[in-house]
Amino acid sequence: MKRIFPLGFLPVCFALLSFTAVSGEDGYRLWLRYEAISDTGISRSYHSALQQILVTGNSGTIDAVREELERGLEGMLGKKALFVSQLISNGTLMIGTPESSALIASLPLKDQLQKTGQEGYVIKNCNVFNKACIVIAANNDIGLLYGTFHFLRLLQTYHDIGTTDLISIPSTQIRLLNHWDNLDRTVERGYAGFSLWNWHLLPGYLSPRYKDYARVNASIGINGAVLTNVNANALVLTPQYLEKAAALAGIFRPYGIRIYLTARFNAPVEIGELPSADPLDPRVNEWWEKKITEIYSYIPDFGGFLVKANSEGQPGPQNYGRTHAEGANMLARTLAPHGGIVMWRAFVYDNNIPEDRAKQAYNEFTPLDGKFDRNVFVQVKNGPIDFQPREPFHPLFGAMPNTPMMMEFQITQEYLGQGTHLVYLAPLFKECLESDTYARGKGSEISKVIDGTLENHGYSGMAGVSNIGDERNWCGHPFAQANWYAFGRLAWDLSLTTGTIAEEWIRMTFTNDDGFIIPVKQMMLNSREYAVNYMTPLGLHHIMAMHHHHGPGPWVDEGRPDWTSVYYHRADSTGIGFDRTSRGSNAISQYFPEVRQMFDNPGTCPESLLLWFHHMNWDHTLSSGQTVWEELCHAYYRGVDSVKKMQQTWNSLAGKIDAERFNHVKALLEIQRKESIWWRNACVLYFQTFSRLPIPEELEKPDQTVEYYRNIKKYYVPGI
Ligand code: BDP
Repeated sequence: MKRIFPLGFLPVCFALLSFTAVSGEDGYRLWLRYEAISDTGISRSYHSALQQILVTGNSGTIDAVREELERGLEGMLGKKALFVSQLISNGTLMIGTPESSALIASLPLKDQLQKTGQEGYVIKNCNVFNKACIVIAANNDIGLLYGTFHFLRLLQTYHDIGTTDLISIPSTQIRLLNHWDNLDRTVERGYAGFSLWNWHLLPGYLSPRYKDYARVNASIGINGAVLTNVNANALVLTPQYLEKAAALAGIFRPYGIRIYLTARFNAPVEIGELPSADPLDPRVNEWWEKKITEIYSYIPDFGGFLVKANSEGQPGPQNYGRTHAEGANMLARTLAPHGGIVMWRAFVYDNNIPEDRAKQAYNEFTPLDGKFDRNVFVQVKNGPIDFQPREPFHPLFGAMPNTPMMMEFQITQEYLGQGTHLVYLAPLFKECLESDTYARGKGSEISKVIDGTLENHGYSGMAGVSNIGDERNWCGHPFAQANWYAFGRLAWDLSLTTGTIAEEWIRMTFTNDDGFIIPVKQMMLNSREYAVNYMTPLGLHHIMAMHHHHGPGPWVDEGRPDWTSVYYHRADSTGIGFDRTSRGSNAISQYFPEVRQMFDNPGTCPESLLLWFHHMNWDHTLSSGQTVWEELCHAYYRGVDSVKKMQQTWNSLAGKIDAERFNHVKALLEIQRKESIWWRNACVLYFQTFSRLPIPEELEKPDQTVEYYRNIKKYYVPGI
């Protein structure tokens, strides 16, 4: 055979090829990259503070502590972690509980450990028998793992650890990811590939990703995962699938992550062969009792059920003339002895009810306050419609004082650019959490409803609809990782600022170089407002394309009225916006008086929500001195201009991070620019057919007609 290449050439080629393939950063490691500390001064100080490590205890969680330290120190300091069994020298990192370590028990940490509860921890510089030590102490091993991740974060972000003295206690008890993953591995509203859960291969093959998933979640304090879609498939409750779920639970357990499942309400009919799923039918009760006992035989620390009932076609207690409370309590009663909970979603609305959709959940749920068992949460989306780029807070917050309420945020960007837009969601989360409900007078912020302090509830929790899939970098868009991170950090500490979270994330995910951090942080902090501007400014909402929700669709007017766009924007020749004032649908009546009055009056209603609550004349003058029409146009154009500025910022940072992620983001920003123009032109041209006013002269004219935009069809958009 004739050789085309000299013998030595091919191996060189392969070496080069594989070098290119593995040299870069593919985003897999998320924020746990543990890159070598580039500042020699900092590195030296860490080396001397971390000469040896004394970890006490014996559990899977303690193994995880050791493993993570090994990984972190090897990466950041380039040395093997030296584990010792007694305190020998200065520069010891000491980790333990008062129970596992006599040394820790002897330290004056009692007061602090009394406050840290089950999951909190203390990190403190201490002199122990004349040896300079850094101590991570907690009441339980899981607190030690959380403390270890916090400590590693301090190193990753170049903190001075010589003075560290902190105590950290989670704001909420239940910090959950809600996966909208189907058993066929599609992910509803998922933009990062298929489901991580390879049901077909489970439990035989346990992908290493499952453990990394657990590590990464533990690093931000997430302590539970609802594995399956709220539009539930009852099969997950059958032994075939419980065995698979149990295998995942086994991997997650050392990392403090409990498994929850979605319960399809009529499972007794679908997989139990009962004629009904009536919650008051004794046979149905018996069926669930058996089922729940069976689940606990597979997963002894099973967390409980998330239920979407009588919503968007899902079965529920109302099919049998029963209330949400009767349905929830039937499950809760059986879960209670096992320590399980029910998260009952309040995302309900019905097009057969002739009432503003924004009002329906409140109308249905407030009469049930006090009727739910104590292990039931009502889980409420941040706003009254559906995860829009901007919504006012949901009026149910504060309105059910006798019911623990769980927040549901959407981390996946269904309405915020899906997989292609850089939109940092912490400002959206915080805007909601900081809103004052006035439920108990001024200072009744939603964060206090959620952490249980407003009404002294024993239970508190926050859920985020996950944006994770099987893409190599987990979330698709490299910046979507920041939203997963931000959700977890906030659920742990509701007082964190959007800037602090962004900065931590940038430092760990990219670099500690200020030249990169400062502009990127600024870009992230503004990015949600940019998206609001080019999608739904001034309080517009629900004007996206049908079904897949990708791109604009302000003209959508077919099918169920409450799934159209015209239902929400109500544009006509006089003006635009949904009148939810006392003169209109009166949705404002569901808020407490101070908030109600503010929203009711267009003069005091925040302009960012104006068209949510008011139908405004096109020529009404706003605070900027511009009319509603002019301001609408300018907002759309500002949105697009901001994306162009993000591109310039990003391009100026070439060389500061790895080429792989730099180029990936660069390409996505270009898609975002094009899609922002699509949104802008489609909406401005469409609304112009009502206002019949010219686009302000200083703004560049769209190069296509509204018909052109109406005719754009997108096929196979992911996530439906
Ligand atoms: C909407 C989604 C839909 C979900 C629903 C829900 O479009 O796919 O099933 O919410 O939260 O945002 O139940």
